[in-house]
Amino acid sequence: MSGRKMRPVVESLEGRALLSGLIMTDHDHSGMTPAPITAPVPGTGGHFRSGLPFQDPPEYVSQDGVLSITLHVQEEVVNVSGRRVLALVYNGSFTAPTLRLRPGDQFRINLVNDLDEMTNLHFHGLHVSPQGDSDNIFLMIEAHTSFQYVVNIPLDQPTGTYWYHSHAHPISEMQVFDGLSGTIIIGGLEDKLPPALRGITQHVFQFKDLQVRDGAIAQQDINSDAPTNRTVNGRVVPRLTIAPGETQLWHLANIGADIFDKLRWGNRPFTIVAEDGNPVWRVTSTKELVLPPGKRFDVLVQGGHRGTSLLRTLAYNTGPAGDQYPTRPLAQVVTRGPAQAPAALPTQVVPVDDLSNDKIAATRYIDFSEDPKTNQFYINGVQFDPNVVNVRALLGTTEEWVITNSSREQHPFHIHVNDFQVLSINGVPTTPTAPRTP
Ligand SMILES: [Cu+2]
Repeated sequence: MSGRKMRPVVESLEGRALLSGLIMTDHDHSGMTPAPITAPVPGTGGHFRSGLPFQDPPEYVSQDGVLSITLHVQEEVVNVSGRRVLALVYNGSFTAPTLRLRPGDQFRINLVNDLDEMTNLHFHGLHVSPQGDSDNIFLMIEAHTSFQYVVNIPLDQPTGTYWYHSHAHPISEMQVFDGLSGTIIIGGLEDKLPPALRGITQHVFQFKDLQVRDGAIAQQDINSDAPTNRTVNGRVVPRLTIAPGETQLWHLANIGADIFDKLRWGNRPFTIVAEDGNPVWRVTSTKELVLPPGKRFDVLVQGGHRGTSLLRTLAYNTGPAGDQYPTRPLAQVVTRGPAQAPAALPTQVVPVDDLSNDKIAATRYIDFSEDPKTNQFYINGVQFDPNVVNVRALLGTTEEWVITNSSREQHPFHIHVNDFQVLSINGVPTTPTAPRTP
């Protein structure tokens, strides 16, 4: 066991918080640069194969309230859709395992770091302790050491899709880019759906991309605007089947380091039942879903006419100082088999829990900016410093935060271990559908 312990983010862990703790971005771009790879990595090669069967990630499921596992972090040549690539992986697979637990369960994860550099774990979106051996991103698990994480999930943890990833500052972007991210499902969402929809087919979609240079995923000078290879559960345009009229529950997660997805499946709607792990108060349907890095949606979909269609990501531009992503296919959907009568879709999943009527304990102004020349990022004019607590809030209180983006590109943001509810965008009040954690 090892680890450089730094100061805790919040002081107390009881009760419900709207907003508290230290605000930080998940995707720092100040990457430490490892030695350049100058020759092709031995054992790599081949071509990506598309059209392989869609495969859900491997799963670890909690037993009797505990998910007790060992995660080995390794640098290995792995098979990614038929191509041999050097990547950073959990337990030997580019497709990281899905961790399935229920509210009130406990994670016991023995993280064994076989890398020559530090790493750690962050459980993105869970309302859990950010201290000690829990979701503590200030722990650094040094090279060739191990650490036992114990994370207690509260009984009122909203059910839906979350994710875990390396948060080893300042190399987290590089480690996530190289493969160190996976999905978490907090089970029970299906129990909140109409009885006719319980027991339907569910699929997890881990959206990740990789830029391969000389057989390895690019490790330095990451250019998030460069051409990249998009994968779903580690496969390039895998083939998924659905019957005409059949309803499936898809757990969608962008667990890449940098790029945005804008999903569209032909003319078929996505019916959103949870967003960022929060079941919705008001169900909406849309044909296009934007997923910045870290974003999750749980959606119901229904098969249309027989035939083959594409789940695609559409062209997306994050702004003049940002990136432009082209339209790319993500998965092939084959609609076949006996037609089913489409089930009635829900209009509400959980009762309204509106925070906008709460007493406001504090109002804060948070400004995101960047220096486009150096690609350095700032919050209220200062850079992230792990030794500085920028915001102290009392757990269980409700605060109002006004967020501005002074840069010329979009930024997703979230607050570790706490959700928030969007009240207005550019002064226009929003109709909230759920609390959310982008
Ligand atoms: Cu996070």
